[in-house]
Amino acid sequence: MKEDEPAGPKVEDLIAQAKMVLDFNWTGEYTRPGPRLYPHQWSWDSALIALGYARYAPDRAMRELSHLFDAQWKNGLLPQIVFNPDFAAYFPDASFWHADESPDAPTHLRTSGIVQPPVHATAVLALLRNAAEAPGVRSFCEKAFSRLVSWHDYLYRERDPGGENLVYIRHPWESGMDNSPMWDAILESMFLYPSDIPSYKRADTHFVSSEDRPESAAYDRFAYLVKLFAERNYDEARIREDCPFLVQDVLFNSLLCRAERDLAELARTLGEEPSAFEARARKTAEAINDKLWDGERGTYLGFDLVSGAHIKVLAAPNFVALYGEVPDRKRARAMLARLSSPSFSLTEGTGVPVTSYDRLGFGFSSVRYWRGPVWVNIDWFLMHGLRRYGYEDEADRLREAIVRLCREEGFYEYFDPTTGMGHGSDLFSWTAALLLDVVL
Ligand code: 9YW
Repeated sequence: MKEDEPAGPKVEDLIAQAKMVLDFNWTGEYTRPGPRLYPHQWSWDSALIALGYARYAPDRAMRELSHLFDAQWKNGLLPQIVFNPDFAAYFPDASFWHADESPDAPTHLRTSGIVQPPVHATAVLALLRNAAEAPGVRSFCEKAFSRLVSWHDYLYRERDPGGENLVYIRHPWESGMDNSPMWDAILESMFLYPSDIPSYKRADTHFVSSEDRPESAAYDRFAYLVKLFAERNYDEARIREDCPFLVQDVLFNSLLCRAERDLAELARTLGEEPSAFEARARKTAEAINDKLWDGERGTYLGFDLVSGAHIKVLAAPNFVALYGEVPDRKRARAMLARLSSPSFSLTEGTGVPVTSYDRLGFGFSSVRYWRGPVWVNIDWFLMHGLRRYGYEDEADRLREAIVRLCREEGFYEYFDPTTGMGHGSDLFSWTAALLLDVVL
């Protein structure tokens, strides 16, 4: 136990509560991200949840990831959502995606046709590090290894047509932070006629305040993009010909860089050849440094492949490059300075660090999701990233913030940085899992 005992539930009680949240969301096959808002299996949620399970329930971690890997497409695509036919109250449901239009989609279950950030190799490595001796773990990791190789191969083959060593995302949902101001300009530039917008009915605003959720104009564009993919039968070459959303995102590529390094480590442990993964990680880090660094802002910026310009929005996920060990020491220092400034208040200012979006940024909101609130997963990545560069005090500050938010508010999807109050889904699984990861 690494925690001093402040007021509020004792650490043992907090641990018991976090495990209860995961038990409550456990379906027997996978863990729902949140009980009402997110009933199906989400890809990066599952990886983050498995990181928590790896600490105390290796069997659950293996079942969680196996259920996701079982839905992998023939071309290696690891889907954002694996649908549970028992739950209907979610938009878009399986029928809206028409994933079965692709010859690569699985036929024994239904999935969406996009991806989410690649944290899976990181989760499998955590399992091997924390529970190597537990029954079945080594053989699970051996099987998972080939799934992970085909997942990363898919990304480099299908999402990097120019061979830049940077992969693109093609939907805000693929970023894992769909409502971020980073996507505003692209979504604004998508001019739609009413007939372009497929008919749909949102379910999210039944469960949480519409004040916290994306605007309907954003959802129109999310739905439009899904229709575009389905009309092209999920053929990547056809999609990228005229898809209006094609972004080389910093968070996605930084997590891929970390995941490639972790895949290399897995390979070494399992007696496989690591050099190809090490080389890819190195090249991706170089490409992020060469193409995406912005000296003025002291961080990296995503690149919009359609307009051919950087996305000049200061957002915390872009600092996750630290977790991918992308910057050199000098750049890392500049990033720390920006994180410590009033934009994110890591080391000064009032309230809870680190906000998802610049506190001084245009359109900052303390409650609307991905437009300012604090997310435990982003702060967890930053915490590890800062530690990798030796910024122990700052990393400890983030660790304390994660524990304090869960202790004082509960396991919410995200938190208002001005009041600390929880928002979005309650009983949110990755918040509970990452809390367990930092306290166990
Ligand atoms: C959606 C499940 C997902 C997360 C995403 C988050 C949100 C909305 O919820 O997505 O309907 O998919 O932005 O990162 O995986 O927790």
